[in-house]
This record gives sequence, C-alpha cells and structure tokens, in this order.
Amino acid sequence: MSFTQRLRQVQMQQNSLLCIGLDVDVNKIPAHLKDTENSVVEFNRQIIEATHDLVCAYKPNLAFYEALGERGMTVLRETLKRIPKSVLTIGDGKRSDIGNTSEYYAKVLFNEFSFDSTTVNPYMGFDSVEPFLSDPEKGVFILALTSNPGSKDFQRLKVGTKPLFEKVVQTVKKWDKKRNIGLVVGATHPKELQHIRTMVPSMPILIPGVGKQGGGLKSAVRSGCDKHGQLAVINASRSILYASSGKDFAEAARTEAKKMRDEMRMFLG
Ligand code: OMP
Repeated sequence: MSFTQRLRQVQMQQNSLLCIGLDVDVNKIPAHLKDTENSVVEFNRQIIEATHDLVCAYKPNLAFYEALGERGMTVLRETLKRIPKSVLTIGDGKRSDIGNTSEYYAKVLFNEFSFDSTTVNPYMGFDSVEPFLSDPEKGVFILALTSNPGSKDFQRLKVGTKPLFEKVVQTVKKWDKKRNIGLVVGATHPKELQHIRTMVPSMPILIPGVGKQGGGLKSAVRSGCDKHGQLAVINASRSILYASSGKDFAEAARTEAKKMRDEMRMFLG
C-alpha cells in the first residue's frame, strides 16, 4: 500500500486531519515535571495518551530532540514507542544532501527510527530526494511554500513567468511514481494553497502555520483537502502542547486538540 493510501485509510479511521507537532521545549515543560528524570518522555507520553484518538499523525521535529544532546535520541525513541500504530508519524528533519548522504538520512529516519514519513528540502534536486522515495509505504513531504516570512526570499522568485514554488510542485508531481510524495504548504498562504491543490488534486499536503504563526484553520481545511475531504494534514504544535503550563497540561492539550479537530469537521461540512 502506498503512503498516500495509508494516509487516506488513517484519516478515515481516525476521522481527523489533525497532526500534533511534538516540538517539546524543555523550558516550557510544566514545573511539576521538570524534576522527573525523563521529563520530556513523560510530557510526550501524557500528551499522546490524551490526544491519540483525535489525530491522524504526530510530527516530532528533530531539532528539539537533537538539542537534548546524547539523551535526545533515546527520548525520541521512547516517544515513538508510545505512539499507537493507528496513527502515522512524520519525522520532521527537512533533510537532503548529495545522493550518498541522503541515503543515510533516509536510513536514520525510516530504518533506525521507523518513521512513517519525513519532510525533505528539494533545493539540491532529484538525486538528493530520490533515496527517500524507494519504499512506497514511506511518505516524503517536500517543501513547496513554507509558512515563514522568509519563504518570499527564494520560493516566490519568478522562474520564467511562474514562481519557483510552482516549479517545485510541477516537478515533484513527475517524481511521484510510487504515490508516496506529499507537499508542505504553509497555512499562512491560503490563496496559494488553493492554487496548489488544483495542481495536485490527489497528493497529501502537510499544512503547518495555524495557531501561533497566524494561519487560518478554515482556509487550510477548505483549500487544503482533496475532493473527498482528505489528504490535508494540518499541524499545530505550540498551541496544543502548551495550552496550559500547569498540572492540567494534558487535559488542556486534549481540549485544544478536540476544538481544532471539531472545527475542521465543521469547515468540511
Ligand atoms: P507551531 O507554529 O508551534 O504550530 O509549529 C509549527 C511546526 O511546523 C514546527 O515544527 C515547524 O518546524 C514546522 N513547519 C513550519 O512551521 N512551517 C513550514 O513551512 C514547515 C514546517 C514543517 O515542515 O513541518
């Protein structure tokens, strides 16, 4: 089964488009957990336990685990163990390099950590992306138009008459022989998201940038989904993880995640 089919199945079973970004910042962990030996694992465990029925995916951003030094890899592994198999995982590393090195990045993400999918930067071209594509079951979300202000510096530059990000979308579509490629498009660009969805009617789109970055949920859902109301994976990290800094953090995360999940269903109609 291809990654795109897996995503459809999980979104149908979970009845959710929501992805929670497990971007755990040790400085923001509730005070009562800070003294425990495995505070980050315990924080993640409680977040996952409180929200796993509301999401289609969890997306640990590798930066937050690498920042923990040596123990970061153990924390990541222990976190992944706690994610039920009914939900997909996205290892957010935005990696890519010359083919030989990319092969090792792919090995780390897909074999060592067994992520179901990852984010990849297309700037170095096909040979840098190809090693991530070999297993049809493993998904590769390629950066098209990112949510941050700097996305205008390169991604919107004109190549001929079209912006570079459109060229990326057109090209990546041709690479998608195994139906395991998706795109990353920020919720902060609603018009462009709508246009990109018309260019790729049946490709997964990871949509970060709602919540703290100011992107709207309604446009993310209405413009990001395919005609079956699927394949948009809408990510929120800080707004859910840190909904409360008290002992009730997991409950507050659940309340926020449920609110988002329910709003998404409402926007789908
Ligand atoms: P919040 O702003 O806290 O919801 O976090 C957003 C998450 O999505 C972070 O892990 C970012 O690294 C990631 N992200 C973006 O914010 N913008 C993008 O364009 C792409 C990503 C990503 O690839 O996930």
